[in-house]
Amino acid sequence: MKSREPLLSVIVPTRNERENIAPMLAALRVALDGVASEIIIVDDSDDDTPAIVARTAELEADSLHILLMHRAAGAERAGGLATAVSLGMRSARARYVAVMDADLQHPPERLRALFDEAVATDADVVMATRYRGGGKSIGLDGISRHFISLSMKYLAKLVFPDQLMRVSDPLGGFFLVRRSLIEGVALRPIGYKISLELLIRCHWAHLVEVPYEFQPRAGGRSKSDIKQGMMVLRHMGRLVREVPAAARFWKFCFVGTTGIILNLVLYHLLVNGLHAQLWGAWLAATEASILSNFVFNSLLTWSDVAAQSKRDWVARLATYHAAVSPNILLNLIVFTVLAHRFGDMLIVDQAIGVLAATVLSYWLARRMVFVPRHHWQTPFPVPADTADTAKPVGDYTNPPTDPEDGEVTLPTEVLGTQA
Ligand SMILES: Nc1nc2c(ncn2[C@@H]2O[C@H](COP(=O)(O)OP(=O)(O)OP(=O)(O)O)[C@@H](O)[C@H]2O)c(=O)[nH]1
Ligand SMILES: [Mg+2]
Repeated sequence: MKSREPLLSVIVPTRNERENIAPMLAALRVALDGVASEIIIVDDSDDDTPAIVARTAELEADSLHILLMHRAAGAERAGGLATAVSLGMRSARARYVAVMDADLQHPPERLRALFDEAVATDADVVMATRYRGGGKSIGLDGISRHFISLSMKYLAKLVFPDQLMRVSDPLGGFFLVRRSLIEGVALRPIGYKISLELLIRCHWAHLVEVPYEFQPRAGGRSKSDIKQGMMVLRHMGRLVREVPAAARFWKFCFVGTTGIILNLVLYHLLVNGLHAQLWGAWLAATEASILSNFVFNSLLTWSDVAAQSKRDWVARLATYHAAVSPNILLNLIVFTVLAHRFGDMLIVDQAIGVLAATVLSYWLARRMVFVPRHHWQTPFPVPADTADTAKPVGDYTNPPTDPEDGEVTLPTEVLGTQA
């Protein structure tokens, strides 16, 4: 449908998809009947895919609004699929932006389900899922790809539990987002997992899942290889480094480990080196690790919710002491009991005490001290799975990340566009 203000922008990245692109566009025409939409094809092909798209755009001008962006071989194609999708998103004008493959592995009729679900539930993100409610991944080629795909999925959920715990297919390439979500966010994906980039960098609140059957490739050749698998790891690393809220728990564990080491080293030096009094050494080591944990958690784990002033910082330090007091108490009890029973293994007593105390720390620090401007809400429970219904899987606010400058530049050549 032709419209100056589309409601849905569909980004389709293409690279040598001459066999698939015409049937794909025909299926989209049927699926999107009645929806004011634009289809943005970001093409890096060396075959005649762009010519087929341009011809289809002309033939279907009354029913499909197609924007073709062809990137010339060389520097323009740097980053491949990742930059192609980012570019398409920057060019999108509609309220909702969807991304799907050109090879018919993502059934176009399910795109309609994604869109309808977004409108019906006012979702920020609608993820198509292969792993819930009748979804299937039959199109994944071979047992090794199944294994790699599942390993990467669970690794991503482990690294980013706050954002991905309840998302069943966080690395899938078929999804829809509210466009306002990506405005002002610099997308810097590496490789094929654009959904990971969005779910970690954007401040989404309401995510819905829609099951689909991932089909075998209709024709043409796969561009996915083992290198793409390795890129997921680099991509995750970049997100951990660049997004303060990403992998917060693991950043906390890292800081906690440095605190434990400091505590034990100091305790050992004071007791065995300086022959200090036991309780004095315990107190000094404990306070030193509390201070260092506070400073490093402020700088690393919660850098996005920094103190606003010196007074705020001092108040936080005081609250931090209050927040860790149950841990200190626990540490003290374990230390006392163990020191009483195995007096000659004091360093082990202290190590076990510190470890036991760490269990509570993350929760308390997050709830009491480093409280984000937006409060976290508890995700609501997932309703029972049913094959053809969308499933809300989470409803919470991601912590803010600072907007950075966009990375994507428009290509020099834009072909076959329609007004
Ligand atoms: N613009 C652009 N599109 C790409 C590039 N690489 C892949 N694509 C497209 O991205 C989509 C996904 O690529 P595929 O090769 O199908 O990757 P895959 O789905 O993981 O692999 P298969 O399951 O084997 O198909 C397809 O529509 C490709 O044409 C690229 O470098 N640039
Ligand atoms: Mg494919």
